[in-house]
Amino acid sequence: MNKTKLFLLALAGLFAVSCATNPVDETAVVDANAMTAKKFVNTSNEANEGELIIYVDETVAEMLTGAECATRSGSPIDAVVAEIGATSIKPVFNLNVNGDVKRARGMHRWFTVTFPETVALEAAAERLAAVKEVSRIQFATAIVRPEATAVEADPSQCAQTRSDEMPFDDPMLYKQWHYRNLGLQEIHPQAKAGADVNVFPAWEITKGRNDIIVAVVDEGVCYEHEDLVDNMWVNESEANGVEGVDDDNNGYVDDVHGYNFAHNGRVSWTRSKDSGHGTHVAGTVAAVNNNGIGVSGVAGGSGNGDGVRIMSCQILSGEKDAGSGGTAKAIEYAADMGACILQNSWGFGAGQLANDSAFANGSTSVELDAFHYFMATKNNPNLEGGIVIFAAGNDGKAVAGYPGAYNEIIAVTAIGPDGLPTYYTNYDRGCNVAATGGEYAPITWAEQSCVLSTVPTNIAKSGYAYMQGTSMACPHVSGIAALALSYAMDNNIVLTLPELKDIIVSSVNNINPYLTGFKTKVDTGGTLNLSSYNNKMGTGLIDAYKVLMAVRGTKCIPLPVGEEVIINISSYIGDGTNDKIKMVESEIPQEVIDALGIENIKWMGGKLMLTCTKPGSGIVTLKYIAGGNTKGGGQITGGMQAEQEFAFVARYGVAYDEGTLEPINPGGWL
Ligand SMILES: [Ca+2]
Ligand SMILES: [Ca+2]
Ligand SMILES: [Ca+2]
Repeated sequence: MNKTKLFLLALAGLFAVSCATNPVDETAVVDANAMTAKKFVNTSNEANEGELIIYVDETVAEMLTGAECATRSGSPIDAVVAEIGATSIKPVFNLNVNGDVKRARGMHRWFTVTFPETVALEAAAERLAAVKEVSRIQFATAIVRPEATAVEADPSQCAQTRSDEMPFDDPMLYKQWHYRNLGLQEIHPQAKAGADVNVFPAWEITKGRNDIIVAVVDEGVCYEHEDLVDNMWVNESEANGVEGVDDDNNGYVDDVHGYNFAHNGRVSWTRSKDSGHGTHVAGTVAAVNNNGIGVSGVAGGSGNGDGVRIMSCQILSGEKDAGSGGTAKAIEYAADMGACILQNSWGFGAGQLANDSAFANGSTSVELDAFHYFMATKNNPNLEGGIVIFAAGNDGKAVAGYPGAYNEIIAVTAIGPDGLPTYYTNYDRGCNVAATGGEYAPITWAEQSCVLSTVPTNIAKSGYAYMQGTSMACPHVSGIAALALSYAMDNNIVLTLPELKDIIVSSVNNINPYLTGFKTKVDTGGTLNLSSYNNKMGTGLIDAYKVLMAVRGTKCIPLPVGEEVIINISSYIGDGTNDKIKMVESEIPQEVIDALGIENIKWMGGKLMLTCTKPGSGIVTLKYIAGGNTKGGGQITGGMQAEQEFAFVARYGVAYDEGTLEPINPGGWL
């Protein structure tokens, strides 16, 4: 086994943020009385020096905000501020934008206190905690990031060699098994057809909209990338403004495609330690579709300028990170500048925070206030709020990392091309839904079974690379959320935030029947006991087409290709077994017959029999008799005729012959 690779792989994927509230380290926090100890949101573990975040009483907040020089505000904290030699006290949040709403939420009471790094951090915190009007103190926890490994994809080797029809002309789309998995051995020896997010049929209905903005909270997104540039969000007043000037007066200079909250400046991706992670995530959400180059993105549009827009909220930059305050600002920025989906492939290590209460610090931390503000902000006319989506983390533990594990946030676990849990994914507590995160092939370490997306050319010369992780699974869900919203907008459907969350976690395919026995762990060669993942990967594997049908309010009927299927409508209506619900002959639209290659349609005993000869999808209205036609006294008493709309979804089964494109051993898709 290649040891170097093993080391990198073990670390690849997710950015772990070091613990914000580890069990209290007695040496880290100077002995404090019970009152002041209660004020600490977290410990000084992994904290940035020279910086503290404080939450102050209303009156002090007004004095600090109104004072010409906040370090001499006339407030009760002036004396301490002088003692620790503070150079500035600034509001964490930007009260120039949407200030009234933020004040009503108490966000104006958070301040960042900056002082020389020579001042002992814990001592400074203790001094501030002793001030009555300071109610909370948060250390600016540094984001510790392990290396993420990008393995270059060679476009010439990714050119399509088979004749199967692709929905877009992006040459590398056919290598993106995570969108449509045919179960090819060339991808993975145990590849399973249908172990994907089923986005192909979804694209027949919607491909995205350019008035939906997805904020990528991550490393900087390479906004010049050939396959991303057309789907980048653009702050027009900065794009047409003056360099070095905050043209839109939002507090950030030259934030054309977002902002670098770690270095306080332009979005960047070429510093030492930058890994291409943010650009990879962005490509999965919305690489430009059908532009004849590179890859496709889940909500990347049709090639006509209709892809969803990516906003880069950069919290990792070279060796620097934005800390707690900077991360909170990045989330606030996303809300203030129009994003309605917050894509987060970062998080604290699994188990470092015990539960929701520890994350929320009983009531709040500066990040949680920012998340709540994002969730409460309506930036899209068809969504009442903003949705927050997180990677579950790569610790291989039976608990998601925070913030993803938090009950108001969707945490995404990762499966491989074999349809099984990956060796690295977190699972069980706090995990909500699974998506394709990829996994190196066992023994050979072949990378084609990882997720293929965009990276900056300083990371991989071609601009395209494979990566694995829950980091890679997460943007599939963010992209699908964007497709759901596109479809809602196209059809004048307004979704509440609980409705969209319900649609995402309930529109899934069941992977539990596969979770028996063992699989080999790629990293150690040990075994993964699959039964320990049963019912613990969230609700199931997300299905983009089912998501759209849920937005529409239409149930899906799965139809394995190449198999004669008997459709019994009572499986979908009533208690699932009612034999008084019988179908009557209904019209199957010709376009659906053509799309799925339907043959041998037969109506028998209130059931429909048919065979689909190719994958596809279509909407049909099925008529049925409810309550049954009952004979009595020589007359028939009629049951009531009713009808319901269903979606037929035909897919390939377990495996697929590479030469003939014929399905072999069909029926594996559940
Ligand atoms: Ca600006
Ligand atoms: Ca400018
Ligand atoms: Ca493309």
